[in-house]
Amino acid sequence: MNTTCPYCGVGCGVSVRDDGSVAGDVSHPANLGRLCVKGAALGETLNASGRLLWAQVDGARAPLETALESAAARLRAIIDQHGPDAVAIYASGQLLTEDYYVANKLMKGYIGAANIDTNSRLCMASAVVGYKRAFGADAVPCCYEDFAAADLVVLVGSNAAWTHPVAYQRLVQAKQQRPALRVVVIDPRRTASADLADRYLPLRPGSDGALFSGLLHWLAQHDGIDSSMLPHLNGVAETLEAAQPWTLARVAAVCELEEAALADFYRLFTRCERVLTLWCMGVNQSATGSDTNNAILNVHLLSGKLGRAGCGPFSLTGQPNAMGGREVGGLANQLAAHMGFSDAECDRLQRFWRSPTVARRPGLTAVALFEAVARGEVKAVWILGTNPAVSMPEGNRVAQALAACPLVIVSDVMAHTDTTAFADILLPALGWGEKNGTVTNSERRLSRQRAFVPPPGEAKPDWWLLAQVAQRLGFGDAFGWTHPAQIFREHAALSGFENHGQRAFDISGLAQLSDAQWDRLQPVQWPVNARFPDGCARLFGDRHFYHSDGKARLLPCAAPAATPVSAALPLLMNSGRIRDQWHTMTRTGAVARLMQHIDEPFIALHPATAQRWGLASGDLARVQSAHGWMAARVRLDSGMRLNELFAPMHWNRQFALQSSVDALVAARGCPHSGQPAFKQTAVRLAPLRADWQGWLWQRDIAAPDGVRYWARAPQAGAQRLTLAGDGTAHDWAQAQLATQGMKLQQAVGAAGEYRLLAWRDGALQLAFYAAPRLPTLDQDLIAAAFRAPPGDAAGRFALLAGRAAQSSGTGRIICSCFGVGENAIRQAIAQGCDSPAALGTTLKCGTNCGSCLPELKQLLVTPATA
Ligand SMILES: Nc1nc2c(c(=O)[nH]1)N[C@H]1C(S)=C(S)[C@@H](COP(=O)(O)OP(=O)(O)OC[C@H]3O[C@@H](n4cnc5c(=O)[nH]c(N)nc54)[C@H](O)[C@@H]3O)O[C@H]1N2
Ligand SMILES: Nc1nc2c(c(=O)[nH]1)N[C@H]1C(S)=C(S)[C@@H](COP(=O)(O)OP(=O)(O)OC[C@H]3O[C@@H](n4cnc5c(=O)[nH]c(N)nc54)[C@H](O)[C@@H]3O)O[C@H]1N2
Ligand code: SF4
Ligand SMILES: [Mo]
Repeated sequence: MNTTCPYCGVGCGVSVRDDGSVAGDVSHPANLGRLCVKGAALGETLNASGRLLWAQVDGARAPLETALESAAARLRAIIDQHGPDAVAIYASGQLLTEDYYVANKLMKGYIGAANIDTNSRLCMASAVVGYKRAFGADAVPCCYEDFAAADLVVLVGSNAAWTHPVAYQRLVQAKQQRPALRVVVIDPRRTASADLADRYLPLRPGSDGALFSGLLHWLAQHDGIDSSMLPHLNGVAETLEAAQPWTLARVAAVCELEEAALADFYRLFTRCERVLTLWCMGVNQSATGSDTNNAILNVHLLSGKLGRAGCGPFSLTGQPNAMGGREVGGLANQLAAHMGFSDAECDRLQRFWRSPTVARRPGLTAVALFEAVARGEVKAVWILGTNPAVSMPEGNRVAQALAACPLVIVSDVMAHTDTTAFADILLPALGWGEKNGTVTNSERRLSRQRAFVPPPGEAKPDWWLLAQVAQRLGFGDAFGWTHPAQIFREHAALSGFENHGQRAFDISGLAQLSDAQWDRLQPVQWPVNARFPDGCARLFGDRHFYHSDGKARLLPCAAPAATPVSAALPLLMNSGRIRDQWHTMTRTGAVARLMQHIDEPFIALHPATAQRWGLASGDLARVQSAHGWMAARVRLDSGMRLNELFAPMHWNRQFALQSSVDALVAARGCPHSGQPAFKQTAVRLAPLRADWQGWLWQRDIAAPDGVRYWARAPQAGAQRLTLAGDGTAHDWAQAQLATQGMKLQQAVGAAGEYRLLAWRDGALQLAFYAAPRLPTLDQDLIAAAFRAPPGDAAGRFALLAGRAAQSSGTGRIICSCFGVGENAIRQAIAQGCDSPAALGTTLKCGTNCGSCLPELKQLLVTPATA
C-alpha cells in the first residue's frame, strides 16, 4: 500500500508493508524510494501512547455526539450574540487538502467571516506575497528534477540537509554525478547543509535582501540581463534604480561578507546558464521576508533563469500540505482556489458555493488573531492540527489569551499538548495512517495519503468533524459529504470554475474522478486541465504570467531592518529545527530512536561568545528576552557567528520545564505578510546556577516538582529526565520522589554526589544520579536495567555506580537509521576508516537516508573531546 509521508514538504512516497513497517516508495517521483530518518521511523509513531481517542467537554470525557452538539451550540450562541467576526479557525499545513477545504468553506462561505488563518502564516506567508507580487499568482515554477539539471544551486536560509533531507540527498547525488555542479549556501550559521557548499556565505542575519539587490545591480552591470525577458517584465527601470546603491562594497559591508567571496558568487550566478535558488525559513521568517522573496525573484526574472530545466526560484514548503493550504485559501487574506477578495471573485465563489454569505474582506492573520482573542474580540477559536501555545511568538501571551477565551475547540491526535490544555472542547482527530486525502508538496505535486490502519477510539477525520459541526450550525446541504473524494471533486471543480486561464491553480482535469480513481490517484503536478491533462513539471516556460497584462513584475526591495539588539539585550537569537524532531514533538518526541540524536534543549554558540558570558560546554544557561526566558544546555559551535545563538524550536512544556523558545520571540515581523521574524530575537545570557544536576530515570512521564530545570527524553522502557536543583540532591530525592513501598539502594559520595535506586518486586522503578555537575554515566546500562534488571550483586552495584565494569556505551547516536553511536564511529576511525564510505562499509552508518553524512565527515576531521 502506498501513501505519503506526513512530515516535510518534500512529500516522499511511503510504501507500507503488511507487517506495518515502512519503506520509501520507489515509484514516487519526489523521493524515488528514499526516506529520511523521520520518515523511516513512521512505523514507530503508529499506536503511540498518549493519543486523544475520545472527545472531552469541559475537561471530562464525553460521547463524540455530545461534543459536536456542544461545539455547534456554543459557536451558534457566540455568532448570534457577537456576530461572525467573533469566531475564528486556526488551521494547519498538516491538514489534508479535503480537511482544509471544508474548514475554509465553513468559515469564509457559511459563518461568513474570513477569520481563518493557519500556521502557514508562520511559514510560507512571505513566499506567497513574493510570488503573487512577482508572478500575479502564488505559483512555484520549479520541480525536484531541476536539481539534476542545474549548473548552480543556491541554498538561502535553508538547512535542507536536516529539514528537507531527501531533497538534499537528491542534490548530493546530483553533485556526485556532475562534480561541475556548484553549490552556494547562504546562512549566518554553518549548518550541516553547508557541508556540500563550494562557497559558504555567513551573512549578517536579515541582510539577504541587500545581497540579492546587489546581485540585481551586478547583473545589470555585467551583461547579466536576458533582453528577451524585458517585454515580459514590468518595473525593471525603477527596480534597477533602487538597486543601484547596492554596490559590491556596500553589500559586503551591510552583509558582513568579504567582497571577494561575494563577487565570486555574483560571477557564478551571472555565468551559469541554469541556476536554481532554494530558500526556506531563513528568508521568510524575517522583518523583510516578503521583500527578500521578491529580491530573489527579481534576479531570476531579469536574468531569464526560470521556466527551463535546471533553473528557477524555488521556495521550499515546510509542512506536508503547506501548498495544499495555499490552494484552498487557508490564509485569511485569500479566498479558495487562488482567488482574492475583489467583488468579482467573492461573487464567483458565492455562485459556486451557493452560500448565503461569502466573506467580503480579509480576516485576521495569526498574530492579530490571537491578539484579538486576548482583547476578547474573538470569543471562539477552533484550532486544528497545530500547537500555537508552543509555536506562536510571545507564546506566554498566546497561552493567556487561550486561557481567557470563552470557547476553545481543539482537534488533535494527542491528548496532552500545551494547546489541548486550554481546550473547552477536545475533538479526537484521525492521524497519519488512519485518514484519507491528498496533499501537495513543494513542487506542486498532489499525492494521496491513504489509510491503512483502523480508526482508534472515537477518532474521526478532520473534514468529518468540521462538516458535522457545520451541519449542526444549520449549513447541512453544503456539508453533506460522506467521502473525501466528494470534497476533492468539489475543490477541483472550483479551481476550474470561470477560470479561463486566469488562475494558475487549476486542477479541473481531476474534477470528474470517480471515488475509485481518486483512491488510485498517482502523484501529479498542477495544473491538471485540458491544456495539461497529465500535469505540468515547470511553469512560465511560455513567459506568460498572471498579472492582468500577462507580465511579471520586478519590485524594489526594502533595505535590511536594523538588528533588534540593544545594550540590555546584546545577543541575537536564531531559532529553527533539528534533524530528528518535528515541530512541537507531539509525535517524534515519543520515539526513543529520534530522541537519541539530540536529547535536550540547547543553545549553540561560538566558543568565544560562550566564554564572554561565563559559559562552558555543557553548562545550563538562562536565555532572557523582552518577553520571557528559557533554560537550555550550552553547545559550543565554531560555525556560529560571534554574539549570536541558535536554539531549536521544538521543546515545550510536555518535554521540559521552561525551554520553549517562542516564549522569547517577539510577535513582530514582515509588514506585508504578517509572518513573524522567528529568526531574530534580542536576548541576554547568563549561567543557570543550581546546587546540583542529575539524571532521573522513571517509568512514567510525570513532571518532577521542586527543581529549577528538567527535560525529558523517552527511552525504551523508561523516561529519562535531566534535572537541576537547589539544596542537596539527597533532600530533594527524599521530599519529591514517591518511593514508598519500594526497596531503596542509596549512596552518598564525597563531593556532593548522590545516587538512588528504587526497586519494587525486583523491578527497577527509579534511578537517580546527581552531583554538583551533571555526572557522566553509562546511559545504556541504566536504561537496559528497566527492561531487564541485573541478575547479581555485582551488576546491581555497577548499576548504582552508573557505570558498567567495562564501559560499552554507544555515546551520542549519530546514525539514527542503524543506531550507530559516536563511540563506535570514533573507534572505527581510530582503526583506519578514513571516509564516510569506509565507515558505512564497516558500521552501515550513513548508508540509508544519508542525513548523518555531514556529521560523519565532521567526526573524521575533529578529534574526540573529553
Ligand atoms: N527535521 C525537521 N524537518 C522539518 C521540520 C521540522 O520540524 N523538523 N519542519 C518543516 C517545516 S514546517 C519547515 S517551515 C521547514 C523549515 O526548514 P528550514 O528553513 O531549512 O529550517 P530552519 O531550521 O527553520 O531554518 C533554516 C535556516 O535559516 C537560517 N537563517 C536564520 N536567519 C537567517 C538569515 O537572516 N538569512 C539566511 N540566509 N538564513 C538565516 C538558520 O540559521 C537555519 O539554518 O522544515 C520542514 N522540515
Ligand atoms: N521559534 C520558532 N517558532 C516557530 C518556527 C521557527 O522556525 N522558530 N517555525 C514556525 C513554522 S515554519 C511552523 S510550520 C510552525 C509549526 O508549529 P505547529 O504547527 O504548532 O507544530 P506541530 O507540532 O506540527 O503541531 C501540529 C499539531 O497537530 C497535531 N496533529 C497531527 N496530525 C494531526 C491530524 O491529522 N489532525 C489534527 N487535527 N491534528 C493533528 C499534532 O499532535 C500537534 O499537536 O512553527 C512555527 N514556529
Ligand atoms: S524528507 Fe520529508 S517527506 Fe521525505 S521522509 Fe523525510 S520528513 Fe518525510
Ligand atoms: Mo513551517
